[in-house]
Amino acid sequence: MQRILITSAIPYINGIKHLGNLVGSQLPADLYARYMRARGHEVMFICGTDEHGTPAELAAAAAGIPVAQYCADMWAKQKRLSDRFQLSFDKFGRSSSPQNHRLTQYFAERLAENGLIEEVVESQLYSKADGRFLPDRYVEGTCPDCGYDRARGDQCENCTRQLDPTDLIEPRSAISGSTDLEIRETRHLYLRQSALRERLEEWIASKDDWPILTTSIARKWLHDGDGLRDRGITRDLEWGVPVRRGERPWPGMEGKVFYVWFDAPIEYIAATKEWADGEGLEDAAWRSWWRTDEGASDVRYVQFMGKDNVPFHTLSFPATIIGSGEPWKLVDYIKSFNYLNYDGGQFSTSLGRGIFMDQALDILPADYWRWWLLSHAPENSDSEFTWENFQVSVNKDLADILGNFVSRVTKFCRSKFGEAVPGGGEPEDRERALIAELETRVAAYQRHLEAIEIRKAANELRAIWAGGNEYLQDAAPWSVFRERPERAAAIIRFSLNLIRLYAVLSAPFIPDTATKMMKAMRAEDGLWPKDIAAALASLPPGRSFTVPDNLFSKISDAERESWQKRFAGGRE
Ligand code: B3M
Ligand code: ZN
Repeated sequence: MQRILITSAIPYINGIKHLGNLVGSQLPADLYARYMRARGHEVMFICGTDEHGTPAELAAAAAGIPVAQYCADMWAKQKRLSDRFQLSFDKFGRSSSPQNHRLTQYFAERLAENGLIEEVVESQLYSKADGRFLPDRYVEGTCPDCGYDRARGDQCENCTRQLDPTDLIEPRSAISGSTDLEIRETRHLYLRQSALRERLEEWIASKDDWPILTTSIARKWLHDGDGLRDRGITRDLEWGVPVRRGERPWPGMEGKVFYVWFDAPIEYIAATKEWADGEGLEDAAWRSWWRTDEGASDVRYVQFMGKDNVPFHTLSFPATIIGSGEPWKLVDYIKSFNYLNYDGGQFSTSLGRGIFMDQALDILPADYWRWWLLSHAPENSDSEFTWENFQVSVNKDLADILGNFVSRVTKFCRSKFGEAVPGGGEPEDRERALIAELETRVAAYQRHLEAIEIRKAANELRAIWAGGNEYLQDAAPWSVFRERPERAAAIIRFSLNLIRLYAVLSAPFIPDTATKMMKAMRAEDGLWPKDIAAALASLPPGRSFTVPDNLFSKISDAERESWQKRFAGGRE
């Protein structure tokens, strides 16, 4: 048994997330967490909302409510949606929590003690029209690197480069659109990342098993993207973690807050404390996941995120951790994702383009989306959601292959033998052949899940389902029933056991359906199969079952067209 710490990038608080966000971190992280738990490992799975900085302030202003209220409401909404998508977080925290305030201030103090913080009088964009400084996302303009013309002051979404507002070409205010900007001086804390270059380089170089997408971005910004230049970690904003040196005030920094990207990753740790506090546990409970001197040396830490988050997790956050000089846990493996596009363009929160988590659940249950998204995860390149493709996947994989198998087997059994596992007959060559095939396939499935190769795992699972259908077609209990009822009973008994096995194997992808299948089989034991032959003999003759309601409905052409239309206009 291993201890596995899993974090998903914490989504910005500014609105309900779209399916591209979901498949870029939280959903694959959930797949992995569920799989690892099913294998008997001890898992701590952490997510939460990223509530500070310009995204929150801008969204609250647009909604016309105080930012604290906005965040509280939106956290509850996001939490509810993540529950409905069956995201099995141990804690869905808030980066605005008191725990995160204290921990962020604590890290700043450690960094300062280690000589890694510098006070710098810097030039910031000031908007006369808006009467304020314009940090981060308060500015938009053209990326100096790739020319993308909607780059934000903190990062270019297109090429992932981390930016400062003054890097932008033709900057404009995101509040008023004003280009009447001037440069004014303001005092800020800088993290001397450059002093940590060697240690970060060494650390990243040692990660030769990371996915190419992760290391290519990390190395790009480490070597030629000045990703390690010293960077401001404070801002002239109202909403955020007040700049303090641990428990004490920080002279000269009154009224300023830490930069959102400084406190957000620290929330992974703070959320684990939020979990412990919520459970009434001692500090040792969360520290054993995070402090290598307090039990975390045997923890494997895996992070999930979209590619635009990689620089912050391979450079900035490790700089905070390493720079603290304390034995906090560094990430062991970073699984990152490309973008999911929507019907010939990009998903976009600001334009309301695509399908958002609440809308998705309005039209279909979570498992339909989980299956499509995971089986099309943008791992090696960007991938695209189209309604046609979604319809085909749901109708073929879920309805025709899995759903149909369950329905045929249970209905046939009910009509010929009643609602209990029939006795009689013995496994023959056909069953032995399927067991052998399943042994190979399940081993491959496990390998892919362990390696977090999500599409490969989905393909293998689909093949595992399809194997059952082919077997049933071939063994044809309906034709042998009249002449050899015992043989038909053996086939059906084996098939009912397949349903149970499929439920266990499929649960990480489609947990609600898996639960329905388990309940229908009255199977309490959802243990991962050690031995396929034994697993396929676990429902004994005489065990009663129920015929489940249709597991998946097919998507008709009319439905597909109406949804396509409904989502074409963007979100109101
Ligand atoms: N909130 C960006 C995002 O939602 C950011 C991730 C923070 S992870 C510490 O994509
Ligand atoms: Zn760019």
